Amino acid sequence: MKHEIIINAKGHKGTFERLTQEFSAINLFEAKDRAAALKEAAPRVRALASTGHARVDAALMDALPKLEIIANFGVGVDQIDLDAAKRRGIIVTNTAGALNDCVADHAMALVLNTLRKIPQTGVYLRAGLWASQGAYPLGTSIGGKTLGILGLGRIGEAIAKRAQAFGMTIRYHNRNKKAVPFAYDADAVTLAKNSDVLMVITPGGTDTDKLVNAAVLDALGPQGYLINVARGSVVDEPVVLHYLQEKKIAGAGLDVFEHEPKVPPEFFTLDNVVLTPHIASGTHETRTAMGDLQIENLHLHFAGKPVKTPVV
Ligand code: NAP
Ligand code: 8YV
Repeated sequence: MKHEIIINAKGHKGTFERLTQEFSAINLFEAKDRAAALKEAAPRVRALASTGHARVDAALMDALPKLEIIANFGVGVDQIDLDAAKRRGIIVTNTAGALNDCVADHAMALVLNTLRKIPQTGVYLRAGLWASQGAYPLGTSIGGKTLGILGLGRIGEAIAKRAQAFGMTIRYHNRNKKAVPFAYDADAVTLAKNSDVLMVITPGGTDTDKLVNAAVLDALGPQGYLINVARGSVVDEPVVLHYLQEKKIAGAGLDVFEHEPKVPPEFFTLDNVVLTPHIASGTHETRTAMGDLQIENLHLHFAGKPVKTPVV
C-alpha cells in the first residue's frame, strides 16, 4: 500500500513524477476547491511535500491535524513557519548538502560575470558596436581581490574553495565564529568595509531581513561589488537599486529577488548589474539529487526511521 502525501506546489518535473509514482499523492495546487481538498485529506494525511517557494503557514498545518513531516525541496526553509511546526511537533526536512557545489558554481559565475561584465559584452558585440565603436571598456580583475562571505555555511564554504582557486582572499561574517583559516569580521558593515566583493549566502527569514542595508553598501563603497545568492529579503532591494543607479557601488550580481518572479524593471536598464532568475541550483543533476533527498526523507519517516536532513 502506498503512503499518502500532499503536494503543495508544482516543482521539478522528475521529482514530481517520482512523488506521484511512489506515494498516493494529493496535488493541492490542482484542487479547484483548496479548502475542500484539505478537509477531505485532513483525517489521513501525515506528510507534506513542499517546494521552497510555496508558503507553508500555521493555517495549512492546522488544516492537516495528522501531519507529521514537511519534506521541503530546497535547503532554504524561510517559507515554512518553523515555530508552528515545532509547536505541533512536525518534522521539517530540507535538501541540505545536495546543492552546495552547484550553488557555489553559480555564485562564482556571478562574480566573474559581474566584474568582467560578460553578459554586457555579448550584447555589445551582437549590437554591432565592436565594429562601429571599437573595443569594449575594460573590466575588473578577480585575482587579488577580497571576497567577504556573509553566511559561511555549507554553501559559503564551497564558494570560498572556488574563490581561493581564483586567487581571492576570503573573509567572513556569521553570528558564530568558525574554526576556519579565514579572517572573521564581527558584523556585516565591517565585512563589507574589508571586502572588494560581498557575497551574501545566509538563510532568508526574519533574522536576516534587510541585513544588507544602506550602511553595509556605504561600507562596500563605489569600488565594491555585491553578489546575492541567498534570498531577496536579505538585502534592501530598493536601496540596492538606488546605489546601482547612483554608482554608489560598482556593480551587483543578483540571483534572488524580494517578490519573485517579479523583478523591478528599473534593474533592466542598468549596465552595472547581472541578473539571473533564481537558478543557482538549476541543473538537471542537482535538482534530481535534491528530489532524491526529499523523497528519501519521506520514505525514512514512513518506515519509522530518523530522517536524513532534519531542520526541526
Ligand atoms: P547553512 O549551512 O545553514 O549556512 C548559513 C550560514 O549563514 C551559517 O554559517 C550561519 O552562521 C549564517 N547566518 C545565519 N543567520 C545569520 C545572520 N543573521 N547573520 C550572519 N550570518 C548568519 O545554509 P546553506 O546550506 O549554506 O544555505 C544558505 C542559504 O542559501 C539557504 O538558506 C538559502 O536561503 C540560500 N540558497 C539559495 C539558493 C539559490 O538558488 N539562489 C540555493 C540554495 C540555497 P551562524 O548561524 O553562525 O550565524
Ligand atoms: C530553489 C533554493 O529554491 O534550495 C534553496 O534554498 O533557493 C533553490 O534550490 C529551488 O528551486 C527549490 O525550490
